[in-house]
Amino acid sequence: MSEALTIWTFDWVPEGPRGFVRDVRLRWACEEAGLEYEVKSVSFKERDQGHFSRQPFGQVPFLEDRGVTIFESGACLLYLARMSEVLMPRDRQGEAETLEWTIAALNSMEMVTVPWWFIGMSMEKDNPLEDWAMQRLKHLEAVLAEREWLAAGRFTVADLLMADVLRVPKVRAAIVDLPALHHYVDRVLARPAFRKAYDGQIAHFAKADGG
Ligand SMILES: N[C@@H](CCC(=O)N[C@@H](CS)C(=O)NCC(=O)O)C(=O)O
Repeated sequence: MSEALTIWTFDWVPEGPRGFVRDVRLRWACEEAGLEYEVKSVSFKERDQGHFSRQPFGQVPFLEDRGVTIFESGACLLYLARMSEVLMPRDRQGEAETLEWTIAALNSMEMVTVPWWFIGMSMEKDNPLEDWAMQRLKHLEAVLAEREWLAAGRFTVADLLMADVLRVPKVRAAIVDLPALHHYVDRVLARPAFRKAYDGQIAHFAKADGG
């Protein structure tokens, strides 16, 4: 049984999502924490029973660690955070803040931004989710106008996830006029661990093209 963590992603995806496939979240967390990992692939075009048995929606990513398999990028991040204090402090208050903001990134922000973005692709004008999305972003702007990091007064896995949610082009364009958010995303993405994770994903899919 391999000692290294295994991050599972697709063998190939079209150009559009490259750099944004959620395995980047897991790669990034491992890079931040100095956790050894390898990346393995499932077929994008043909999703077999072996894939569904580890990710019931036929999606990626999922993670394997010494016989344990876990899916959902947020759950995987929290699993990794239990392995490294770099990702989540061990004091009760710092841990609570990290947990709440990690879930907020998924359940208060991504829950709105992803449907807003998808609807916007077919309906640029009069997107019915526009006000809801902008309201969420403005509330986060107010929080980040007062502090540098979401939780525990330092970088945590919550920032990693929130920045990943906010870096999709639709959201980045919308936060140009929200300076705290805009600088926050730039600041988190400037971390070398993000660049390594991002480049790793791009190289992974390029290899599938024969590149
Ligand atoms: N909530 C899931 C979402 C996973 C997800 O949307 N994965 C995308 C790649 S980033 C995927 O597998 N898309 C292919 C599909 O949905 O068929 C998570 O965070 O892990």
